[in-house]
Amino acid sequence: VTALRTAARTHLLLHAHGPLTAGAAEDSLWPLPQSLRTSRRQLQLAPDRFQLVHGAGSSAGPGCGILYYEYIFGQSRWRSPGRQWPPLRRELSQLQVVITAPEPGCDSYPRLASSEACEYPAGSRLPRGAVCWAAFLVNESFIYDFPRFAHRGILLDTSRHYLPLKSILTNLDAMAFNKFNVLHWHIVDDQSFPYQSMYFPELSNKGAYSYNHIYTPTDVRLVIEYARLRGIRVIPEFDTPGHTQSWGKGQKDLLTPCYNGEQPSGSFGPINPIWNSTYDFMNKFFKEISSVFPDDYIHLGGDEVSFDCWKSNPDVKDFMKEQGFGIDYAKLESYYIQKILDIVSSYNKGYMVWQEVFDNKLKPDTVVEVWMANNYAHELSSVTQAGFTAILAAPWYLDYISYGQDWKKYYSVEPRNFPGSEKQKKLLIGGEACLWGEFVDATNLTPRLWPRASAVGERLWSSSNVTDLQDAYKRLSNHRCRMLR
Ligand code: CP6
Repeated sequence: VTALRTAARTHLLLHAHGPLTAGAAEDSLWPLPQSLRTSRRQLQLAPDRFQLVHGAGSSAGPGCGILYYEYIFGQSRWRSPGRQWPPLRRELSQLQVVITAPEPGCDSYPRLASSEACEYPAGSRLPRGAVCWAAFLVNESFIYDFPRFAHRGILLDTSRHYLPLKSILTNLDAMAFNKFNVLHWHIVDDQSFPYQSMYFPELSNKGAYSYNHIYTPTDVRLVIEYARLRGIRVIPEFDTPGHTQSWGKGQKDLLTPCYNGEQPSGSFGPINPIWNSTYDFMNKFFKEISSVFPDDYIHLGGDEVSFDCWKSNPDVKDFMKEQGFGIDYAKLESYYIQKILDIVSSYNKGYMVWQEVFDNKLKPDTVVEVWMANNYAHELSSVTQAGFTAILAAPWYLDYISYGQDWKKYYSVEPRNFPGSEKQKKLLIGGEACLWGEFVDATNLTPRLWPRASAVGERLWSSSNVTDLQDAYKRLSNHRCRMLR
């Protein structure tokens, strides 16, 4: 909810019934709603009487909590016992929320196809600002809002550095404040394997940074539920066949042994694509992942596969010959990916992949994530030309920092600005702000992501004509203060 609250300032008591000193509501809305009408008519809210309720005809079930209250009033100090709120002029005592989605609504998980449209009908008002301890004032407002893109993601990387649960949950709050709806959880990679598998506990026993630097099944459930309550999907990424060094520690014979001439060198390369045991393992592993993560999609990675180790291994060379792949190691890569895609499909999951994978036979509902910065417009064009759904990450690598206000650079990206037909443009369903973890841990996660990621949030939510940098600067500054509170 785009509810606003400025810091309560006791000395403004005298202004309780006078003119507001806070800025206009339009000065701090973020991301800007699709349609907004505010009036001058002001109403007052008493925190101990004000209620957020499900309105008549709402499809919301008992699992549908309303989180707005704390967002508007802050923590419980407003409900201190014994305090009597004076009678207020023109008091607004209730905000009704009517969930109109035909889907089962709040007891289920959010999905790509979920409607996120909402309306604050006549009679509902958005809080405008607190001018004193005695009254929160709101301007009567009418809002109709919906997102421009259905997929609005943040990528967190918990492999390069472990992120404690608390950091992930805090980030989910920040995401909710910015209407992001996908946590792309890049949970494991070369450096560590913090995901605790029930079928293969050795993966994290050996592959995590320590026995404490893991996500237990309970941790994972908590992240998923905390996200669900905020309308956020959790899409885990298990990136293979590259980026898998940590998998090798707890699972023997999974990675390709690299050779130095005739001799194994002792180091390992990508997942070994030539053995049946590899696919037996992956089958069991993704069976577990499919049941642990309720989202319709799993991200399967597939990026940056180096062929050097495969090329050095004589067994792989023999396999290439048998299969008729010649010396085209891209064919071997496709062979592997195809088998993984089939495994994951057999568990009724859709998949997301990085852009390198898109020349394989993919299910039509596959989401291809474009990450390479050079000529990403061209890549979007080819991916959608081939009929695939795409999401854009390339211009939004937030771990990549530079001096000054780089939010403007992120904000000024127009995702649909690539060569293609209207039909192709529709296949671009959103984007992700990526925070790769090489230089990020719990100590700098929040300030590195926010409010810079807010720029991406508005680009993906608001109308394409919301591009004024000065207007955005003013609103973003206020939004930042609100996030700090
Ligand atoms: N890790 C993984 C990474 C990156 C990718 N995959 C990456 C590559 C280049 C840049 C930033 C991040 N760190 N698993 C590519 C999708 Cl500039």
